[in-house]
Amino acid sequence: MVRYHSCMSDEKVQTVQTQPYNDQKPGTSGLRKKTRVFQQPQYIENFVQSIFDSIREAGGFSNETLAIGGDGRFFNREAIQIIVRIAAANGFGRILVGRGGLLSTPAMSALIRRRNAMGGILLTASHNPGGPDEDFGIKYNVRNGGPAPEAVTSRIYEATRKIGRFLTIESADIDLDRESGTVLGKSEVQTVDPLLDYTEVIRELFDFGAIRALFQSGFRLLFDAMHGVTGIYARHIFEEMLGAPPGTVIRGTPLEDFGGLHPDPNQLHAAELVRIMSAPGAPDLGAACDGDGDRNMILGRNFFVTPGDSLAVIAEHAGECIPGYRAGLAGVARSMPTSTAVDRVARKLGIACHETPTGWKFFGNLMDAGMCTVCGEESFGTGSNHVREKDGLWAVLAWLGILAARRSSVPQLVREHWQRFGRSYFQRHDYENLDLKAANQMIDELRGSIGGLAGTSLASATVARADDFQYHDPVDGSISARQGFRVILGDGSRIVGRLSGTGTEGATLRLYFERYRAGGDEPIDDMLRPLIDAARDLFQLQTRFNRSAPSVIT
Ligand code: VG1
Ligand code: CO
Repeated sequence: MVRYHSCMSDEKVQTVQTQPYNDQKPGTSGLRKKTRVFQQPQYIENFVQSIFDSIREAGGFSNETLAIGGDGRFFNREAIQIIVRIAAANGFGRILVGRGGLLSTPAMSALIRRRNAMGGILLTASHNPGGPDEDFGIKYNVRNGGPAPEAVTSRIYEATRKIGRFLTIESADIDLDRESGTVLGKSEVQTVDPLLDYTEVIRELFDFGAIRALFQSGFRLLFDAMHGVTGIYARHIFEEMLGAPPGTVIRGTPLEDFGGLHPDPNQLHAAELVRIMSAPGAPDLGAACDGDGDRNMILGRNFFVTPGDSLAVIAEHAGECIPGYRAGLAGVARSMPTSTAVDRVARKLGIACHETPTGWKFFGNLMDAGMCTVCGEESFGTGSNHVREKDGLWAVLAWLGILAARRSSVPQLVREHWQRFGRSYFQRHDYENLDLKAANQMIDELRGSIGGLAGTSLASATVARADDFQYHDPVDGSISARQGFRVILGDGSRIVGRLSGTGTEGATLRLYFERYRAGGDEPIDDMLRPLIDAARDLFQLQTRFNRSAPSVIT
């Protein structure tokens, strides 16, 4: 039961003068900066007021619900108190805040959808580290539960450029730690259980009985929450609901600094999990999620599943193994740099495969239009139309569901997939902290010359097609240009290059390599070497940046 205490009599809406900051342009996934940037006077206030100024509809906000929560990183709680006051001053009828200030990104999506909220504000910089000298971020999600599309984020940016005032309310902090309610101005503010709505959505999709039986038969999962927000969800779902033994979830307590590490689920940052999974007596399935719970890494015993293969295997088996997809998949989608493994599954299933720019916001339209059921990105993101965000725990549950139905092992499932469909050998190489000016210049120059590569020879093959990817949204007709260079060779191999839109320091160049072969057992380095060498020349990494090796390979 939610109890309300009456509002304090001196609460009143205040209009505070402010001046624009010129750096509040949302990137691939919201506004992401150093924490200290967000701690500047009125920085959050400006951005959040700009969100409200750009989404306000004719009737105002009095009948609308806004959800707020974050991944628990440093400054999360302070930011929430500021945002609650601004939201109340702007007149939202109802404001829902995750208990403890916590909500994973997929749980936010579920909450918005189940409570008919107008939108949600998420405080997270995802897999970037947290702390006073690290990163912070704000994402805005719209009515369908998905990230704000580009039309909305550009309106928000426009608003931040001309903002002159924000609204707030003078009041005591709300109680974040108990499920309770209060009235602030004209808004009902409720602190809600961050697990409830998400768990309900998930429970409808999977056969919990079958997964429980799998654990009872001795199957072992090791889940690394990396001290991000997923720990609370994973303990509840795996250990409490599905009967996995205590200790299944490691690093399960959300920490403000993620224990000093990057909450990034790849083989570099989840090194301990990788070590356990390659040692004798390893569990059957290893998995990790990022800070805000939307990314996932899947490991078998001594076996790394690339995100592209994970997406393809899930798409291949979902219809038969997971009750929520028994009717079959309406279509699948992947971001442009993601390997084409899922395309081959789609062809076999006789369904469409859509290729979108990087960033989850492009999948939402396809899902709302019933054109896509399962989708994913090479950056450890997988998900389905149960919400409008990528969902790390969903991916782990999908693997559990498939393994429970097939009674097979992770490596066996992937190898069988390669036998049936062939294999996309895939790697991503990140060059971090490049000089921003030099990086932009490189992009400008390549934009001019990339088309001319078609027909030339590269990595001992002929370039079939080379362009700067442009996406034409089949649902709303919008066009997103300049989404990354792709060089496609005659044998289907690809080199893709683009600048990151989520970094907070300098520029990050991401290079993606893919080579398709019918057999699955070639050494990946040999397979990709010619493409990697060709890309080094094409992007002139040595002369432009004096770099001979990437900062991270995933
Ligand atoms: C990266 C990934 C992209 C992902 C985005 C947000 O973007 O490449 O696939 O959607 O992060 O994920 P970029 O522009 O840096 O390449 V998350 O979990 O950081 O919200
Ligand atoms: Co994330």
